[in-house]
Amino acid sequence: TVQERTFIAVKPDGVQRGLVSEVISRFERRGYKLVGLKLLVPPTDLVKQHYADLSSKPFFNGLVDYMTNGKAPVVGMVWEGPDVIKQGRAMVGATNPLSANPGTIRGDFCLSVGRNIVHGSDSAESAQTEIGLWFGGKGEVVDWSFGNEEWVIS
Ligand code: YYY
Ligand code: MG
Repeated sequence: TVQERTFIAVKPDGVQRGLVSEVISRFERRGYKLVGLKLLVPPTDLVKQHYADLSSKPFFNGLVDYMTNGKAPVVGMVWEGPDVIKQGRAMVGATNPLSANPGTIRGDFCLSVGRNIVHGSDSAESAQTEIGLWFGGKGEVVDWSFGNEEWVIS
């Protein structure tokens, strides 16, 4: 089985609303493996790099402020497992929560694109870039094995 890794984050609105455990729980119960986890008020530079492809958008400054103003932290995670990049996006749901299906995180918990509570990498390339940005330090992503893996993945 090909093991992928993706970057998932609970954004400040999700932390403020007490949804950290909900997001972790969904990935954990699905069978994905948590290999990186941190809580931080991210530096402005980090968030600007994370959202670099959106730097010309009218909402960019507001987005960076909401992520970095310290009214609540961000919980950053790296999840590992089969097809986790695409499956993670499916579990997160559409960018605009009003277009997100019920059963997805955004479809179940939010209403506004500017307060859509969670982030998920959208491709293998962005997953690699984002994991490097958020978990660049030595030992911040941990290699470990499930003791029950044969009962989850064949
Ligand atoms: O990857 P995803 O989070 O689903 O959407 P992106 O198009 O990468 O935009 C990142 C982030 O920007 C989005 O989650 C909320 C915010 N945003 C916004 O505030 N207004 C928009 N019209 C589009 C995106
Ligand atoms: Mg995106």
